[in-house]
Amino acid sequence: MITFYNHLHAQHQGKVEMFRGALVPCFEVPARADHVLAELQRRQLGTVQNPHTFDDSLLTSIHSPRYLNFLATAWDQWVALDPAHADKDILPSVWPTRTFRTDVEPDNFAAKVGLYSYDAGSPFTSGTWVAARAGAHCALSAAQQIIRGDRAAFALSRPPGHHAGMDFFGGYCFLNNAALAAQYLRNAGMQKVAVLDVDYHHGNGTQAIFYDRPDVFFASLHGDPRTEYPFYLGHADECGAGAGLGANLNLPLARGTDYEVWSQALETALAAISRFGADTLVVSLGMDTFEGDPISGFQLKSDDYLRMGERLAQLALPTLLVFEGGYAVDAVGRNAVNVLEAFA
Ligand code: Q9C
Ligand code: ZN
Repeated sequence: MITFYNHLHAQHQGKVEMFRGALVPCFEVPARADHVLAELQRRQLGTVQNPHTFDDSLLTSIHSPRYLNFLATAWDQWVALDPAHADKDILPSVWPTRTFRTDVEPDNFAAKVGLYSYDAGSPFTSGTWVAARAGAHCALSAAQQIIRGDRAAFALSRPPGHHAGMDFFGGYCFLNNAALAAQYLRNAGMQKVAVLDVDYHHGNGTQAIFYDRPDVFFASLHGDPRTEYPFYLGHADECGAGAGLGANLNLPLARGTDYEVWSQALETALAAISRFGADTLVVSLGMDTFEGDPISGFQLKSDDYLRMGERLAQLALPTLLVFEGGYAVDAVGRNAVNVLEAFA
């Protein structure tokens, strides 16, 4: 299986995130991707390539022009406010909630950051745009590889993507890599794309992007949003809207869920994907379901990722795997490559 590796990922290096009234060191660190790359190379699991470049206009198939413009210019705006900002991450502090307007982009920079985000845990840094754009190109390169006839491809990148919506960042995500890949596959002639999201957290961005569309099925296994981030989306009664009704499946699971229960939910998701008649599969491959994850609550063990990879391969669909979360840094390489090796 070919891997497209975001060679620019370390340019996104957040310092701190807001947590329980304090700024704490970021969980989403460059070492995550480095460990996966090292393990891929150690087990000699196919070639590793830098991403191809793609026209930025492809990004507008998923994200709004004004949001993309914000991402591309945010750092320069921030430093222009005060040269001392160069050493600080951008974090939002004000948001337009219910009853506020979001159609008018404010001139004030803090107000813009809030308009385009939904949490204070996703620092925007000097290299965030460069890293996120190269990450999107990784996902698009992997999608192109599928169109060229490969059975599977892996997009190894950070920052992750599945929490990013059409016009907002959050949950450590800025561009929705899985959604961009799914759209690329559709543009290239695939008729029915399924996105299976196995990250611990609900893929609210991906769900929202495709919620009213019948051509992209979204299925997600995740911590119950009643108690788990991102809290405000991911319930079982969210089934899609309009033409997309029936093309969304959420399988929320309680904290403490182990592979025996998790894999039953996986069977439910895979059966729905088969009924949908998917011709291509995109997997949002989050590794934060691991028992040792510092910010998550499932109990999957390293060997369970072998079973997961085997089971995904049995679908016999062209499959694009996109790296998402996973914060047990020392185990993330072993666990991710277990999925890939068992798949291949
Ligand atoms: N102090 C992904 O896995 N913050 N995003 C949790 C921990 C949000 C996770 C608070 C977690 C987002 C891609
Ligand atoms: Zn996650």
